[in-house]
Amino acid sequence: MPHTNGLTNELPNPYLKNLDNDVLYHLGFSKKDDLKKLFGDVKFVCTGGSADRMREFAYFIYSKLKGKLPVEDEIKDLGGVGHRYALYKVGPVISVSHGMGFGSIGILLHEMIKLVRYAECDDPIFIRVGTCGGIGIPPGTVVVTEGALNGVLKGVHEFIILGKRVERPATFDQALAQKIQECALPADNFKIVLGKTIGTDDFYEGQGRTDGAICDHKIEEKMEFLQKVFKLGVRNFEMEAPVFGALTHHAGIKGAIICASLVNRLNGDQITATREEMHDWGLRAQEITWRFIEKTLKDM
Ligand code: R2B
Ligand code: URA
Repeated sequence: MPHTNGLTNELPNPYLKNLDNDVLYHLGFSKKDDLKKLFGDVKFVCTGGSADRMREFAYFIYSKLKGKLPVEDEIKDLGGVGHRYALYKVGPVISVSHGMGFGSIGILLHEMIKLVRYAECDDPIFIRVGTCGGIGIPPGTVVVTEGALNGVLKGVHEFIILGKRVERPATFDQALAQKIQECALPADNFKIVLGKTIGTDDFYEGQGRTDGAICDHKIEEKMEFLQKVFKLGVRNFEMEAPVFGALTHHAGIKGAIICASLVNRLNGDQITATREEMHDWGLRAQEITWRFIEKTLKDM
């Protein structure tokens, strides 16, 4: 069925139609569950690395929506049966953890994309609400991804399928990213910037750090690279953006990434912020996500 955004509800996999059932193994659901009843009203799938943070996000959304929209009485971890991801539903919002890195978020996205399609959700938007390492921006800045690059600065994610390298474009909806950035308010004590995001499959050497257990490159080479990518419009490093952009785009789902930066990599590699600072910065990304959700619900 074509949608207003020109995308279709069809999953890009002809074999799924032949399955009697489809087990979403890591989420602990299957197509035989009444997914439409359980999740049919979902409009936003918000995902972040840690289970605790996504639980906190679910309670935050609950505090905002209660009394305004029908929300569940109890916030239960629905991902419990799968034992891999924590998953909460609060009215039209799913809050689900994705773990760290391409592999973990990739599995989650395959199953969440199938879940929202089987549940016949109407134009769901996927948002990664996470943390990142900033480049040339103060810690605590919120970065909205306008495009993702892989570790060799290509705007694709490389999948290895049947022994072959398969590149798929890591595409982000520009209007959506813009709309999120416009959620900034004059009273905010932090900035929201649009920027390119480099997603790597490692936190240390993969992000050019010189403080991993192993390092064969020089600090000067790292600084040269960081300066170069800053000039290309890159504002942050994280570990999921290319596969997030590639899978959501391929499946015809709009996706966005909103990250709080924990460090300015031009000043160093170590994350030295206190727990409180990091928590407060994380809440900024959650607040922007809520503002976007609120605005979108009002426009519906
Ligand atoms: C941000 O933080 C994690 C690494 O510390 C990773 O999941 C990411 O993208
Ligand atoms: N997450 C990353 O991937 N890199 C950082 O520097 C901080 C958080």
